[in-house]
Amino acid sequence: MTGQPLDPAALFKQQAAIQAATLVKDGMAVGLGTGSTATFVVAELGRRIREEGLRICAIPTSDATEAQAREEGIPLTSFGEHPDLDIAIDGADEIEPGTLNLVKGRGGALLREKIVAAAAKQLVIVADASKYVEHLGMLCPVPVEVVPFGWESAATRLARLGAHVAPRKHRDGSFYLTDEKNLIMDCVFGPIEDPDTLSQSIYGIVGVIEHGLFLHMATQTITAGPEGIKILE
Ligand code: ABF
Repeated sequence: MTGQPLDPAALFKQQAAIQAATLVKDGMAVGLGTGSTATFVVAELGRRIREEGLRICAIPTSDATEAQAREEGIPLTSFGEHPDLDIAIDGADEIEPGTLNLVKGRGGALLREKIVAAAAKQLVIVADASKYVEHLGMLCPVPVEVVPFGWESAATRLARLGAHVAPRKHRDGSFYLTDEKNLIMDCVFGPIEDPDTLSQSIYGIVGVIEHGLFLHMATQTITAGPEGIKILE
């Protein structure tokens, strides 16, 4: 993470990430998140391993994070060896400050992110302060991961829940495929008043594998902005 000076938003992400990385202690099994903020966490853990002799093992939430972790010299492990993780640190697209409920998955890694989050005793979210919302759904679509077979049927049922649904595509028009080779439906619901009920309704659609509402999972959020670092738990 050297080279060009960071822009202010990136600096805030880095500040939050470095603060969160202090929660990682010797001997921990750590879930490594995905996205530009999580990238700073991985870089900081790599630095601590090299400069401070920190001893950890980690499970990454995406192929991209796995590649970065290998470059940083972070030892990787598996759920076979560590079915429970001590901590996971990951980014988010939206944070509801009163509940610590989240929208995640804009980066496309929501399935592995949720598996890692569910296995972790602590889920620490790192972000810049622009991610706070009054209600989930205000800034971002809720991504829903579906199997490719019959995706149009799943998309129709998502629309019947009140969403404007768009299959995620690359610029050339081809479908975006997740690391698990599934499709993502980006679902614009607008402000979500009752995320628990919506979550259950989405899970009720056959073909849906996972969605980006991370409810009652985060134990702490660490954000940084012009007013400094803010920790909610
Ligand atoms: C992951 O990366 C996601 O769940 C979320 O979609 C995204 C946040 O990215 P960034 O930190 O780049 O804003 O954590």
